[in-house]
Formats: sequence, C-alpha cells, structure tokens
Amino acid sequence: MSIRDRKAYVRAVKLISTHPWFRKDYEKLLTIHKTYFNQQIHEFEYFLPWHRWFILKYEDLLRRVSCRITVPYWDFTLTAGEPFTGAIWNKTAAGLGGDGVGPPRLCVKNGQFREGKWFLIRSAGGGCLKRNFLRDEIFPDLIALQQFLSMFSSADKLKDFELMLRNDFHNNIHFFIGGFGGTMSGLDSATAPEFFLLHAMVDKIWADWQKKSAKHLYPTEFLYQNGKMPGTEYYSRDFLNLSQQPRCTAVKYTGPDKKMKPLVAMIQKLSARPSVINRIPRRNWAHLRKEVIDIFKLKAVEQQRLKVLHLLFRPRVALKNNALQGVDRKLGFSVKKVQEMAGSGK
Ligand SMILES: [Cu+2]
Repeated sequence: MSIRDRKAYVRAVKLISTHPWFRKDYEKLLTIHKTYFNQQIHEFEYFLPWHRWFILKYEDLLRRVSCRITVPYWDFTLTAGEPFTGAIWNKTAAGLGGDGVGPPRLCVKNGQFREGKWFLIRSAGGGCLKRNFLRDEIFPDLIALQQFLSMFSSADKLKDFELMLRNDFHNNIHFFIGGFGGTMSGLDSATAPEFFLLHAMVDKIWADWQKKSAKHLYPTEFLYQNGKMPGTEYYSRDFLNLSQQPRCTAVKYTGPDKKMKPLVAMIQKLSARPSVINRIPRRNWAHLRKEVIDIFKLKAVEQQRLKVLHLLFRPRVALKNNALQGVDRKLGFSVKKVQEMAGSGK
C-alpha cells in the first residue's frame, strides 16, 4: 500500500470517528460489536459472515468521506518475526501509531490516535486508545498460513479451518496487540482503529479458502442457517460470496505483493508435504492462551480440538528468533532454508 493511500485511509478513519457528520453513525455501528460480543458473533455460527458484514458497514461509512477508500488488510504473516515493527504501527500520518505507555494507563501517546487528540466511543467510556503489545508472543508466519490453508483444504474441513482461523489468526492476535488491559483485548476492541485491518486479514484468509470450490464458497452450515445474524437484517448466506454482497457490492483482495510471490509460491508447494515443511526451523506459533479463552469464551470442546490440531503444526526444529538476521528475522524463518527444501524435492 502506498504512503499516499495509507495517509488517505488514516485521514478518513479520523474523519468518521471525530466529525459531527459521521460521529453518531460511527458510534452506533461500533457499539453493535460490543452488544453482541458474547452472543454468537465469536462462535462458529456467525463469526466469519458477521465480521464480513461489519467490515462492509464500516467501509460504507468511510466511503462517505471518499468513494475510493476500502479497508486494507494487515498481513501480519509478512512481519511475523517482528510484528510490531510493521508499517501499520507507524507514528506518522501514514500509520495507526505505536504501543501504549505504561502500565498502569497504557494510553497511546504518539501518532494520529494519541491521547488527548482522539477518543474511544462513548459506549467504551471515551478516554484514550490503549495498547500493550506482547512482544514475546509468536504470530503465525508465511509458512504457517500456507500450511494452514493446505492442511484444511478440503471443504468438509470447514469446522477445523474456522476454529483455527478464529483462534490462532484472530483471537490470539487481538490479545497480542491489546495485551493485559489494552483496547484490543476486550469488549471495546472494535473501537480500536487496528481492529478492522486485522479483521480484513481474517476475511481475506477465509476468502482464499473459499476460492477452492463452490462447496467452499457456499458451505451448507452457513447456507441454510435460519436466524438472521445478530444485530443485522441479513443472513449468513448474504455474505458468503465476496463479489456478490448486498446492494451489488463486490470486494476483491489483492496480494501477495509482487516481490513476495516467488517465495509464497515455493512455500505453497512445500505446504502439501507437512513432514518436509515442519523441518524448517521456526517458532511454534499455534497455541492456546488462557487469557484468550476467557476473553472469547472458547468452549471446552473447541479447546480440546485445538490442542489436537496444534500438534499438526509443530515445527520439528524450534528456533529462537534472534538467531536470524535481516529479512529472515522479519519473516521468522530462513528463506535460504525454504529454497533448499524446495530444491531438494525431498
Ligand atoms: Cu469481533
């Protein structure tokens, strides 16, 4: 994303969240997430389609500022080794600002959303945006994502796919950003500007999985749901096809970046062979956190299932991140090692 586009996005977010023209609609929309937080929108039934609806509604607001604006996705896999150095956390007008200061208060004191200049919505109690980056936590990397997509590539794996997407690519990340006491770690998370960039990433991963077949696109579990999605006038099925959303809205995610394409392609190929890819020294990214279970009220059966699934992704050789340098350090694994594995054909 160009600096210019980043700046335009941040400017639009600031406008809808502060200008009296938008403020009321903005508050109303974001409060819905809090109202239904523990009523199925973070469970299998509605998690994916509901948040797709939510992103679209937010985008509708942004488009009242400029019709060219869409919500970008934060591809945290590209900086999984050093997640808090990514451009998203830039303190200039092209980013969302950095970590909070503290404890105890944890207020963000730099960038466009800093304390005193920008406030959370009223239902969140107003006040400052709080962040408490958990810098030692392990984000899923590029290999993790490709292996994940490959492992659950069959349409009948929807349940496992959704569960791990929800927990490891979403619940955990919320907590890694918000930490103990930050805005992203609680009921008011939707009022943090980074919320939508994370959710767009989750939605993109789902969209990539959906591309595999018509059965992936329209799973019976979502297609024949009776009730409307909480707080909306829509059914899950209205949001299954990205290019045919209500009111003739089509969404298309771009990427991966041109310069990343060869590496992604290589990893994609290797991902079909877990025994090979798990030999690349990496950090163990798939995990279940007690705090995260509590925040999102993860069910006991889901916890059990996740423990089993996580074993499939455990790297055989554990790596300390500081063993890497440069690009490798940022990615969380050695590119040379991937090339070797891909070349050896073992
Ligand atoms: Cu949510």
